[in-house]
Amino acid sequence: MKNLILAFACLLCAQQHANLSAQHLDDAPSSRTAQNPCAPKSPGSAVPEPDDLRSRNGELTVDLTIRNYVEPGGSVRYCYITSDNKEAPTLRLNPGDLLILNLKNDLIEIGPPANLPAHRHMGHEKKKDEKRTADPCMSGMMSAISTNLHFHGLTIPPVCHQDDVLNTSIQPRDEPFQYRFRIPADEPPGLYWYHPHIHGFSKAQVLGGASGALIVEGIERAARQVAGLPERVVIIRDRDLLNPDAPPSKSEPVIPKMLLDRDGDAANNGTGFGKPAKDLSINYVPVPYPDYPPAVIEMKPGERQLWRVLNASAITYLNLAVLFNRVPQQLGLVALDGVPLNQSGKFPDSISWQTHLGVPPGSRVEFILTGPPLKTTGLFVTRTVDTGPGGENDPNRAIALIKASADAPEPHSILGATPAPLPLPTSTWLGDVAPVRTRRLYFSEMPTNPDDPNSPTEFYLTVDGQTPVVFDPSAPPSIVAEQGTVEDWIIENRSNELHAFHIHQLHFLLLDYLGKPVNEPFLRDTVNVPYFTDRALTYPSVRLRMDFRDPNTVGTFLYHCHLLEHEDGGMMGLIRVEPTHKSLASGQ
Ligand SMILES: [Cu+2]
Repeated sequence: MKNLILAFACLLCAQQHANLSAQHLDDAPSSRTAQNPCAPKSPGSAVPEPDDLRSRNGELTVDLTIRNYVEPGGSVRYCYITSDNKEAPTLRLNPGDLLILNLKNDLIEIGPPANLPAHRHMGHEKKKDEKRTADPCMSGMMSAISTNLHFHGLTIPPVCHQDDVLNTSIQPRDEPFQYRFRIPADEPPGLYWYHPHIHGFSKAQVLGGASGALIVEGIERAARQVAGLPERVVIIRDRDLLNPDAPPSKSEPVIPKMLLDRDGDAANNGTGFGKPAKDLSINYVPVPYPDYPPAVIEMKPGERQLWRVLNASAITYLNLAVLFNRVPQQLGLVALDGVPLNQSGKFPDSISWQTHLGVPPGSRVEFILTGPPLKTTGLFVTRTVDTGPGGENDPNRAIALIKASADAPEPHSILGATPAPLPLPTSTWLGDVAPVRTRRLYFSEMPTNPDDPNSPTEFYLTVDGQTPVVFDPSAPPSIVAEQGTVEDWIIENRSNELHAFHIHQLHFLLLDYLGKPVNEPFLRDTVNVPYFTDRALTYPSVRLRMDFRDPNTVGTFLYHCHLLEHEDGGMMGLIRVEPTHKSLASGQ
């Protein structure tokens, strides 16, 4: 505890370095901004809100272009830009609304050759100089300059032009590719997100900044306590270190030895300090190692806001807290992974008060925060996460100062003040449905060459009884389930690092954590599975109830670790959900 207090004391010192670092960045060539479509922001600057694009008359049409750029330090940045130059806008739709998103791929080959060669998932070979590329729906050609979109958390069909990422691949020469789907009428109101899901290259694009928020409106209908509150979208991304060679700040209470993990990132040193594997940014304002100059958010003194926070990191776990005078504040969690805690009517208080919130990569937390009183400056931080002896270093660090100011601008968006209550779901609560079977899956890792522990790591996510193999998209699905059923899945971790289990097209119920019932009355789409050590008698595990009842979950889709270097490295599997006779008859 003493170390933690010291850590936050030194995080406060970090503010002193903010101006210095911002000045350093301004020394960059003036042509940089003109060349860089991804609009770099200075450390220590004000946190901008993403632009909102709202549906009108039940429809939202968006033209997005994905572009990339190599920074002077060699790091490749990626961004989504609208035709009127809005970067990574927040897409806001109501349940039932139609989204038409035209995605143009303007990626160019830059930087050193990617580690992984382009590979083909399915379809036919095409000549390199062929002008007209293959149908993006069937292309399967996935290279560093291919792209596509996954709409994380939405229960929409895994088919082309909606949420297929297995075969859909858009090349730079292709015409704008149209995504077109309706937000399901019963989609829970909350925070979802979009990002590329090109197998083998997801990490590079997401780490480079390719991600944005999608909000299904109406959270105040499920959590009346947020009605009328100003809302603030906060996207935490990770990125390559801006100062990779710097020693840790002298203000840190311990200076741990530098270790590297097998991916070449700073390894977990178990102290909560030292060089992180990646820098963080908040709405693209970087907070670089080693001094973590915090970005700045202004709030009116004592104002209550709904913070809608997405961890869009490629490989960084967060453990968020807000400190006033070093004291952790109560955060009123109202939704997790896009689903209000009381969506099912099983959590009548609607709010879970916490002093810190663990957020794996891909996950979202939406919470009520009361701003600091006048003359007090709050500090938004992530505490260290123990990723295990094989994991990356995710140390304690500042993210943003929260300054109380009577003149603070109001956030762009304010939630409805007089919401009609959200009807309860018509389906039976997932916890009350009997599973048709239990499956056991496990995370594991092996060196490519078993005789050479320093050879590259292969990552597996295996159904117990099958042979561990790196993900092969052309192989038959590892799991076949039937629409209309629910199943229990036990996910074990047989490796020495933390993993984050995620599945597309559905939410699940966490039943047991490390073998103990948790009795959660709400749903998730991403969950941590703690690491194994030789001292443990059993493999750490979670037990999940998987919901295959929604007709939109029919088809072939993915489950994987949401640390994208693990996913790209093979820690992924295919599931096919077969239609019931009933849904076949209705054409689904
Ligand atoms: Cu993982």
